[in-house]
Order: sequence, then C-alpha cells, then structure tokens
Amino acid sequence: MKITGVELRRIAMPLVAPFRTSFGTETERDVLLVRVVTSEAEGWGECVAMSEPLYSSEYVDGAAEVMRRFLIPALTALPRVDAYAVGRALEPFKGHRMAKAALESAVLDAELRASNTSFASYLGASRDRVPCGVSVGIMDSIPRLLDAVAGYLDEGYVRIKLKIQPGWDLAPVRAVRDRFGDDLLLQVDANAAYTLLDAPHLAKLDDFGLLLIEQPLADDDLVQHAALAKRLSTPLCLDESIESARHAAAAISLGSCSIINVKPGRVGGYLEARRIHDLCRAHGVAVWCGGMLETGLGRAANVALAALPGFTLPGDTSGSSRYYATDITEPFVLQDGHLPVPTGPGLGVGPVPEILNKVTTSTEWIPS
Ligand code: NPQ
Ligand code: MG
Repeated sequence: MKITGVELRRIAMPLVAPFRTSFGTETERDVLLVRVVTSEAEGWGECVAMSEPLYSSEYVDGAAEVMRRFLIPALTALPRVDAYAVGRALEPFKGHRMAKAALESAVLDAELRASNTSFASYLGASRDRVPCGVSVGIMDSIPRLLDAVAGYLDEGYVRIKLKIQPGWDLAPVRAVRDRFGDDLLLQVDANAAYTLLDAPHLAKLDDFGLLLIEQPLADDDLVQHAALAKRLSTPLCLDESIESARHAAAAISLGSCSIINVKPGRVGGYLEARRIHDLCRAHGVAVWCGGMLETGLGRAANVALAALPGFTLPGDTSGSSRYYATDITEPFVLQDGHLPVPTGPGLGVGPVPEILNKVTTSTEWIPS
C-alpha cells in the first residue's frame, strides 16, 4: 500500500450544551480530520487536539502544521505503508502525539478496509458491546447538576464521572450520592486542578465510595501523585500524565496510580494504546477508555479498543447525542447502557457526505 495523498479537513461541530472543565468551557468542537488515500483504499483519522492548548500542549492549528510540514511528507516518502510503518517513520519527530495518532488511524483504517478486517478484530477485542459511562461538566448549581445526572441515568449510562475543581468537589459529589444512592458507579476528574497541599481536602472524598479520582495533580508530576496515592483510600487514575507506554510503566513502578485512562490520541495512536492495555493487564492495573468529544469516526475506533479484555471499567465512550445533535457518521446510540462494537471493515463507519460538507470549514489536499 502506497499513499497517493492526504486530505486535511477542518470541521466545526456545535455541542448540544457547553462543556465546562477545570481548564475551560467549550461550546463548539473544532476537529481536524485526516483522509489518507492509498493505492488500495482510503481511510479516516480524527485528531483529538482542542483548538487551544488547555488539556495538553497540542492544539488544532499546531497539529495541522506539524502534519503538513513534517509528518505527512515522511509518510508519503515511504514506498510501502501500514500502521506499524507510520509509527517507525514518525518516531524521529518529538511529541505531537495527537497528530501522529490521527495519521496512524487513517492509515490503519485504509489498511483494514483493504483487508476486510474490523478495528475490533485487528486490535484483539473480546466483546461485541461495551458498557458506557458519561462525563458530566461543572455546572452553575447543584440542582442543575442533579438534573443532568438524572437525565443521563434515564438514558442508561452505567457510570457517572463528575468534573471537579477547587470549590466544586465535595458538595457536588455529596449531592449526587445523596440523591442517587451508594450503588451508583461514580468517579471524579480534576484535570490537574489541585496540588499536593490539597491532600487533606481530597482525602475527604474518601467518604463517598468513588471508583477513582482522575488526574488530581499536574501532568508532569508522577512523584507527587505517588505521594498523594499513599494519603487517600480512593484509587488514583492518571489521564494527562500518561503519554506513552513508558510513562505508564513509570507510573506503575512509582505507585502513582492504580488505574489508567487510555486515550489513543494522547498516547500517539491505537497501537501504543494497545501496548498500554497489555502492560496494565500484565500488572493487574485496570484500564478504561477515555474520550475527547470525538465524532463518530474517533468514537468507532474507541469503542473497538474498549472491547479489549483489559478494559474492565466503563469508559467515557458515550453515545453521539451526549455531545452532538447530528454526528457526521451514523450516530452511536446507547442500547441498555452499552454501545455495539462496529463489525464492518476498518472503522466500520464513514462520514455521511452531505453532513460532512455542511460542517466543513476548510480542506487542504497534500499530494504524495
Ligand atoms: C478528560 N474528556 O477525560 C477529557 C477532557 C476534555 C470526556 O471528560 C474539547 C475537546 C473539550 C476535548 C473537554 C472528558 C474537551 C476535551 C474536556 C477534552 O479529561
Ligand atoms: Mg480526564
């Protein structure tokens, strides 16, 4: 398989409601899609970078620039390409994992469409549906939060994740526990909003029987997460800190976490995500699949990944309607709290041309 060209396509997807986290409020998702055209087939990849570098250092304009200037030329120069070759060819370029992941996904989609294999079977999935959790943003008031959680539970979500930050932590968790009971699977995500000085405060969350606390401290502080883990009974989970299988190995060795949120974009692709899954499984560390407000394209691949045997906790693999009134693919719809794992070749879904064109803000063709 040889690449004949790559299309970069920017789309603007309005969110059904503003999504507020400790790092900011989003009302529209600015997504960079990659379409790789090869001698055999074409494939799609979704770049999960945000428009601003608030979750991590990557951002959409930066991802497009590094792709067109360095990453795509390195791939089009290859006489033959597959997903593993993408990883090897892009290794010399530091960082930019979300950009690399989008290109690897697009090549993998093309490769799998050509060989009539699904993402799920290629990755080694062991299930045909995955249980779904939902991430609930910071709200203006506790009553609004309770209404939102009640709505998601009515839709069938099997696990609730509350976004927290200093000033929005104990009260919302207590209110959700009081209203929905001790059996609700409940966890929180701080997106790095605390410091180790907050350890006594965070320890008060221990009373609420949370599944985990996700990324309480800074991205680059595995040592302080290890210190915090010793002071809490609630399990620590890392998201932003884990950018590769090496980071995961370091975090496990140090005792920085006992659970890992795997996001393929954050770690440079589905192959690295699977390596983290394999490493964690060997060490008895639970993993679950995170989310970055993906469209149906990224969602399809995440659901396939989440069907691997080591994914023992429900992921942020929500239905399309959690974020979008109209998805660019056929929508992912919850059935009894689960999403079906796509079975068709490659991602098993593709963009609906009329919908895709409506949301497209720019396209750029980079020939081989
Ligand atoms: C997390 N996601 O687990 C992220 C963070 C996040 C589902 O909670 C635009 C694009 C807005 C990506 C907001 C969830 C975002 C985003 C939050 C990612 O930490
Ligand atoms: Mg997170």
